[in-house]
Amino acid sequence: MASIEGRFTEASGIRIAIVVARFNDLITNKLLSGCKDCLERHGIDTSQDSSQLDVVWVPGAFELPVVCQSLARKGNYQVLITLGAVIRGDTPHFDVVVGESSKGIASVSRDTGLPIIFGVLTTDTMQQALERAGIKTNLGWNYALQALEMASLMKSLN
Ligand code: INI
Repeated sequence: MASIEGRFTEASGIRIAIVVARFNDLITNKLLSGCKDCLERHGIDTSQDSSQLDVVWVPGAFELPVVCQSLARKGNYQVLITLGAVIRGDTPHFDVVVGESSKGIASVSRDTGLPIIFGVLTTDTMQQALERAGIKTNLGWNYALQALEMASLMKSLN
């Protein structure tokens, strides 16, 4: 029986892109900080001139899939992380933005075979989003861990 799982300690040689939505950037900037902090503590160079990490900004969560598709096709990265925040209270078309964003990201990931971490917070209120972006916990940290795990797992499988 093979038991195969990703590790969190294989920073060397990994290239990661984080695609961040500018909409609700009070939240997404906090997620980005948590994400970079975790990557750095796991050995990824997160400096300005890093060759291991690129950060790409898009207007909103709706635009995440098409940019992920473009980055995935370049073949330069082992994993992508998406970061966004869609808040129901302020968004009459919440379901449209969340649905297109999540389905689009899943479809790009399956079509290209590249793991893409779904780091789009979907909350009822800004308060809930703040709690998940640093006041209680920073889910950006978790998304970074999941990215490291998936990059490592895919390397084992390929
Ligand atoms: N984009 C978000 O990332 N979060 C939101 O809460 C949001 N709201 O509220 O509408 C949002 N809208 C913008 C959307 O993602 C696109 O950028 C825009 O429609 C242009 O295509």
